[in-house]
Amino acid sequence: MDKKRILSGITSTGKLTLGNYIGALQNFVKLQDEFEMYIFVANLHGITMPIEKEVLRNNIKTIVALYFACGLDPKKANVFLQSDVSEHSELGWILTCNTTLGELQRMTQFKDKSAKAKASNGTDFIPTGLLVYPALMAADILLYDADYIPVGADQKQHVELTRNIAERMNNKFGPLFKMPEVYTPKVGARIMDLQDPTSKMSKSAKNEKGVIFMLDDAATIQRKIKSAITDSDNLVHFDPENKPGISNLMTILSAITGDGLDKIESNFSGKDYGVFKQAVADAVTNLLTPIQERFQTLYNSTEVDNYLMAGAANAKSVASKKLNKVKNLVGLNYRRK
Ligand code: ATP
Ligand code: LTN
Repeated sequence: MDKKRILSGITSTGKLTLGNYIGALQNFVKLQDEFEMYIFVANLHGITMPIEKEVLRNNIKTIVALYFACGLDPKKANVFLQSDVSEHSELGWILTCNTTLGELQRMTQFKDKSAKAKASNGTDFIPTGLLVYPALMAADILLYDADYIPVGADQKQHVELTRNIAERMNNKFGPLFKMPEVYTPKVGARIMDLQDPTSKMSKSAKNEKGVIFMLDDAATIQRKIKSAITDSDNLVHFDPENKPGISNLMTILSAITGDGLDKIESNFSGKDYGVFKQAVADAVTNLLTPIQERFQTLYNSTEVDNYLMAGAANAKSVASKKLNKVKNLVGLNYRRK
């Protein structure tokens, strides 16, 4: 039987965080033995907001090296840059034409990011890309007939919209697209900011103190975790509503070690927050140190460029067939039936 397909990507807007790892990357690596994988750097999504070209280039290079440093195996996974497979943009346009303004305006990410853009530049400068972004994301997914989309909780709404667009196109033009399903981690689908545990840990956060970056050194990780906002109960207990800071640290520890939340509660019963935070900091450091070592070698390796070229060629052969089918059914290829 053919393997089911996995597709996902990470946007090249900044330095990857522990949230990106736990919510997405960790699952990419776990799933590669069982599934046919298409994993890309969403660099077209990465130009949605203005970004300096040198920063963009470096973000792309860093994400690619981190993908492989985390264990993505080029023999098992097709890893590529979104912009190297032009079918993404082409199908993106066709899907944009089949998506309504209302649907796009209802996206939480659009509402949040456009509000932030307005607040930061004080004008109405909101790039159209920010609005139509989910139609491009739908194209990324539907081009490959992907079965599962490993992402964090914040991307669920976009996958839901993708399903709606697919259903609409299938009804209008005949069976074209497979219905993708979102795949989120059981623990860690939404890692929170260490300084504001009611907001998502995000690579574009203003205050870096609350964000663990995958390339932070051990001392920085220890410092950030030790100064994470908690409460004064001194009780390691999972209660996201009343104890968001401690619950977030427990989630991080659980997602990294695989220990259940109950086990963590009992392991730390009667111990104070200092001991608990030290254990979390050690787990994060033990996870990231070997990744960082492999990253150093991969960052400047030309071998990585070969992996990307091979990944893009495989992706393109799948994507071009699909795009051609869509063009036929939509009526764009007038020469063929
Ligand atoms: P930005 O701040 O630019 O929006 P981001 O940090 O939210 O970036 P994305 O590129 O949007 O990162 O996300 C890449 C993947 O990581 C997505 O699957 C997303 O759901 C997941 N992810 C991002 N942040 C978290 C988080 N805090 N917890 C769990 N998953 C996350
Ligand atoms: N929008 C996603 C990145 C992304 C993606 C995709 C994820 C772009 N295209 C297709 C899964 C499938 C984000 O994490 N910001």
